[in-house]
Amino acid sequence: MDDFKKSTIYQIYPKSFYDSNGDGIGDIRGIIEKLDYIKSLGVDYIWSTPVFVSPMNDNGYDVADYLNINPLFGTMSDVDDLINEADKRGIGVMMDMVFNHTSTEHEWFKKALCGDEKYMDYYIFKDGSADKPPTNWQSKFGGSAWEYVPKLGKWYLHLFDVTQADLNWENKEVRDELKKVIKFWKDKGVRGFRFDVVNLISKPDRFEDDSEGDGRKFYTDGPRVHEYLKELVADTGIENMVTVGEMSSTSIENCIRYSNPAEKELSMCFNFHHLKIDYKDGNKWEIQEPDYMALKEIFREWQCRMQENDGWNAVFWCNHDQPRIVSRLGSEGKYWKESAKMLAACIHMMRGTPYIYQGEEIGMTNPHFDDIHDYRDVESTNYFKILLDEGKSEDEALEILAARSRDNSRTPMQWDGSAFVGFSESEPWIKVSSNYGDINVLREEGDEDSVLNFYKKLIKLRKEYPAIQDGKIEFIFESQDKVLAYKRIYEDQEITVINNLSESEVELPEEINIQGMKLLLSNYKGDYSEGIKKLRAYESVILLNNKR
Ligand code: TEU
Ligand code: CA
Repeated sequence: MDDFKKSTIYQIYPKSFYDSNGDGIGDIRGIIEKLDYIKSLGVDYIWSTPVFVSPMNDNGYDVADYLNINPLFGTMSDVDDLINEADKRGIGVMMDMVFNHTSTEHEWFKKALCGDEKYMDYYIFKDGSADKPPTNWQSKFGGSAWEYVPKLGKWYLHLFDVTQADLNWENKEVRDELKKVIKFWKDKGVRGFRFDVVNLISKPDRFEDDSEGDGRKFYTDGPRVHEYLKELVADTGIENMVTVGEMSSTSIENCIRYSNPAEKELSMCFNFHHLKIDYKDGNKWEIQEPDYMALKEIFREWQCRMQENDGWNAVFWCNHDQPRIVSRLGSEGKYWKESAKMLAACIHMMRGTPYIYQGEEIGMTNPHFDDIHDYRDVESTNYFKILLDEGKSEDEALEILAARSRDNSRTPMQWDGSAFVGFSESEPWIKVSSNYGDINVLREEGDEDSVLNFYKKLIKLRKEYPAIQDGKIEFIFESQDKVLAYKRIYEDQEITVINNLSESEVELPEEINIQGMKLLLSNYKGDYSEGIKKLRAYESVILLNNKR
């Protein structure tokens, strides 16, 4: 069986993880210094977001050189040490491949700007007059997705920041260049890859306006995306490595093909549908109360249909683009601990490979910045202006950012209760979250009942029980919007997982008789020997029935 089925993966955002040289910016030696902590979690892989040469306009997702390390983060020998030291601890390193676009500082783009035909065809340049972009497509960071280059009399496509020019995957030379990058890091000993927005790489033959949307329907899960992924994987020999694709606005049908072993594309996919249940009309910048029935429906569909078609999900709540889940769907107050644990249990017992984003395992919350100058993220500072242009007041715009900004998950990792949270000896590049005194690794490591130790137990359960690794999933109590419950069944092993998604007590439609069952884990003390009829606030219970 593929080991990723019993594995848990830890995502690191190096800039905010641990600063080893006192410049207030996290770095690679910082990750090395924390490998024993990472090992203590029980995780099997670490995924590091990009550390390559970059002007850092999008914190490294604007790559100027895929084969060299950004001095801000360290050196190539630091990466070699990280890979070796992690390997000594049985942990594989996964690198982040940003292949939909490069930085406009990349030598390829610089040559293109000089009118070099070969390199212009590495990107998507279109003729046109300065007053009319080729299409009405919008960048995901706001504004037009096209930038005009007067000296060339042409426009280039950038689905993200203007300094992130989309690559032309129709050009075989581009695909071969990127295969060299994969081989380079594979030969370096990395054990897996995360592919950034890889379902956007195949653009249409004809570029036309989008009469109703922002253009994503023309390039999301595009016409040749599966062909290109198969080619990339086959030509670099990574089919047996752990690979995960970040699939923006994707579909189940495509994710089944991306992750079904018979297709020889990727091991698994990130989809984001469950993280849009509080987007009003699908708009990230319009807030609504979370729609829990929609959440349950999305989980049921993605879990069951991927199961029926031998696809595989990456299961996660958090990453470096999403707000902290305990602030979003849990409680920062009275039930902070119970809700953080419940949310973890919800996804860690599901069918798929769980991902933990740094700080999630200690229940870190959004920082609630109240000053635009506290924000660093290009998407957030862009949308602050856009929201004001749309007529929002500064306070309204700041309220939306406080809930939606990607900086919510980019504050320094809270190692201890000291001023710079044990992250650095000097002032960090972004403000720390004010609750570091209560929420930090040092405090939680010593507390058996902490969120941190609850995560360690979840990770251990997946290693011990085939039903969690590879069991069939069946959802139960589907009619109750605030109860997310399911069974995992493997041969004669059955595990029942019951979660109350809300702060209020809920009555179960039928009592769960736990005769003959064993309590594996719960976020409340007690033995449940009386059976389970009601669930307390954010209550989570995991039961084993071995002789079903
Ligand atoms: O994110 C892709 C992506 O879709 C995100 O932009 C996401 O939709 C958005 O942030 C949610 O608001 C990937 C990386 O994870 C992100 O950090 C990069 O900025 C982006 O690609 C471009 O490389
Ligand atoms: Ca540093």
